[in-house]
Amino acid sequence: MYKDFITTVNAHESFGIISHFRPDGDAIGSTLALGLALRAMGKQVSLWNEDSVPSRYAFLTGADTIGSLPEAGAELPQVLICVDTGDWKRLGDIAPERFRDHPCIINIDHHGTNPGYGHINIVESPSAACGCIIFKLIKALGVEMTTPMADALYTAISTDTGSFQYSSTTPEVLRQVADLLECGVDVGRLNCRLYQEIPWDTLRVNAEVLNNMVVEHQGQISHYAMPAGTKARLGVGLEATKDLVDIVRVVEGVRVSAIFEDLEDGRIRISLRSKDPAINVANIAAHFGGGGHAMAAGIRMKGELNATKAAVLEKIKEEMNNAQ
Ligand SMILES: [Mn+2]
Repeated sequence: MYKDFITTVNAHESFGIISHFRPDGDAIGSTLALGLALRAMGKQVSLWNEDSVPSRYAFLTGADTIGSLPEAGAELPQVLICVDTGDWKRLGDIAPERFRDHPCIINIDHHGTNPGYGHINIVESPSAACGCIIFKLIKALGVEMTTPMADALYTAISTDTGSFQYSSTTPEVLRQVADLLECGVDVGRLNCRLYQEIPWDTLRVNAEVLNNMVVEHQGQISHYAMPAGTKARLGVGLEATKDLVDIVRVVEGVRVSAIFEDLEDGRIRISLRSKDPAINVANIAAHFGGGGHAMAAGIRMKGELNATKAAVLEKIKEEMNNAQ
């Protein structure tokens, strides 16, 4: 598959790279690192996302070149590369339709639920981050790893492994990271930007979650539901609600955590996390049309907040009872 990728890159001049909506560090870091590598090869590269780059990642070199999708009818690059996107629909509201008939789609991802929607599919699961695959692809292309590329990949891998805390952190991951440090990553500076500069908006939402979260099922499930109007009341944007599940999951004794966010368009966004390998939250997500990894998954579904919460919590309890 790497051979098909290299052949395709060498045979074309123009590329569009896109990742999932509401991009995280892996989505942005993978987009940027691959984009910078292809640009270093002299290729024309457009970087897209349906949502803007979160402020936390805006300092990365090239982040200001990630733009919104081209207009309908505009000429598209010869090759479309999707990174860190486990499902074609997760490109967003417009992209799946806009790019549906693209003749050359490369799908680079690490989600086990990825169905292989590209013409070339490089899906490596379990891989700690899409950035780990991009690392190998850049090496395979023979492009010299510059410090901006290394910064982007460090961001991708560090954020998707919870700062190297998750069990996905293998010796190979740490060897890749050692390599990135040798390419000039300044770990202290980068980690300060990534983890010690939290927007005030985010902290206000975090306080709301801590004040209203629920721990139940003998202390084994923690969850929080954000009703419509909450973001407006707190005066915060969409970005501030991104990592809320990390707040509820740290409660001692909790095995599964969930966040339910009323998106105020008739849909509910659900984030699921498991701390117990016996409980696979990707299966729970798949039951409701979502997907993800065994320990971290998500759903976006039509519904009313309380009814959706009740249905998902019931499924979680069923899975927990089966796992015992
Ligand atoms: Mn990822």
